[in-house]
Amino acid sequence: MLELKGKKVLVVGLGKSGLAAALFLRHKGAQVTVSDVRSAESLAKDIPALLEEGIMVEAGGHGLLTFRRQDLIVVSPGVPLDTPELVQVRKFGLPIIGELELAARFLKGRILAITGSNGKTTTTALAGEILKEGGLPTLVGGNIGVPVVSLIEESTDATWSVLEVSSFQLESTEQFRPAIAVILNITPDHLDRHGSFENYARAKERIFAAQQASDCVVLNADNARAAEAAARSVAPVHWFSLELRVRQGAWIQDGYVVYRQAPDREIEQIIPLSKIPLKGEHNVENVLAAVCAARLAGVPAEPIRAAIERFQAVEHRLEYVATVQGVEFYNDSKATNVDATAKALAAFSSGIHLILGGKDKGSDYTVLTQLLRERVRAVYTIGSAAAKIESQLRGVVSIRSCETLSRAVEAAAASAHPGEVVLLAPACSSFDQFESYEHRGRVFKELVSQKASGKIWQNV
Ligand code: UMA
Repeated sequence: MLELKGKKVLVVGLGKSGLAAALFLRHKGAQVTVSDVRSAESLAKDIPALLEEGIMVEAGGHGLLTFRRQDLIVVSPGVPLDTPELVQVRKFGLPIIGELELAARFLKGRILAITGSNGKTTTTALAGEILKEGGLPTLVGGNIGVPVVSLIEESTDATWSVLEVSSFQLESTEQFRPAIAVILNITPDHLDRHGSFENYARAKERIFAAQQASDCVVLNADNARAAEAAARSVAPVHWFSLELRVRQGAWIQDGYVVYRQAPDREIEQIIPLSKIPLKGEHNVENVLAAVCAARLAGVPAEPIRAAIERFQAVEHRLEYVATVQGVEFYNDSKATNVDATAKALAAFSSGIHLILGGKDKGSDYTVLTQLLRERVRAVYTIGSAAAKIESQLRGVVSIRSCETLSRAVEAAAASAHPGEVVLLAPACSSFDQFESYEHRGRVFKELVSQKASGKIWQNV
């Protein structure tokens, strides 16, 4: 186990992960400093608690000297590993780990980890519910919004930690070793951070890099890049598929989700498709993955069925908001890449008014061309990616340049006919106009509820 007592440790980034990591390290007896590019004013709410704990704070930028004085550096997921100060101190051999890796060194029990370009949060939340229903002592955390470090204290040798893990978190792992590692899909995302699709995919594959033959990997047989990862796994691979009958794992047969532990074992019926309460085929994939992982963790079919039947869409993931004058509004603010938007579009057959845009991540929006032609009546662009989206999709679909979300909601609501859908599935991150995708989703829901209550639109 990592010895921290008396060690000088720098935590880079004071968001949720950095705060949790700094407090954990301090309680372990380390001399902790936190460094953040944000100003002292914008960090004001957290600074007093840190100072009280004896944690030093560097605000308003990262100082090379601060970085050099340490024994260990712990980076928040949102801090790129090629940040100049990190590059400098790496040359001196200073150990640099992420918050996930730090947590992995101390977390007790077993880990069920879930990554993928899309569906991570829903699958993590669902798998957590299933394990709890199956009577397993379960903690849920990770990219879903609860730093893994904050689970350590509660964990015991019997715990299953169900963790959503992102490429940002996985990139800096060394000993992170899930008993069950799930890759839902790998499609282009975060290319601005990882530089290329292959680098991004390799970061995702780190989910099983420290596994041994007694562990398990669960992969999507329908997603080419995820399936290809099987070649590099030392642990046995179990599969899930919407299209194929797999050797071992979960698939669809006669209108049921079915599961088979091994090629020579019987096929178990888990749940009829008609009883899955989530919208969209992509959510059936998420269910298949959760079923496969939960059976591998030892949960029997009955509690799996019960937990799925009860499960409601996670906020901001194709979340039904309201029907106003016959028009349905859906909030898929978590659709922060092109593939997620494609999946949201596929959940509706036609009549979609799509709000697209935000901060571009180096995406190719032409990937949406066919779905836009088939199902979308109009696109309403917002944010700094608007010009790129408009130039790539010109001639494909009717496009209205709206700049802000409030104008987009207003324009879409005015154009949509009863029976049609207004969908926020922006294919971009939110940081140009909002604090987070959650903030963007909440603003959207607020605008829709104002519309529902007949209030006048406000500019947000
Ligand atoms: N910062 C620096 N220097 C830098 C970059 C950032 O000091 O070079 C500072 C920022 O000023 C800010 C802090 O770092 O104060 C933010 O750290 P962070 O971006 O790591 O954010 P956290 O609040 O710690 O949240 C992180 C995850 N964020 C990211 O990966 C960007 C959250 O995932 C996660 O829920 C949380 O840890 C708990 O595990 C969010 C996310 O957007 C939902 N994830 C991406 C995604 O899902 O696509 C990967």
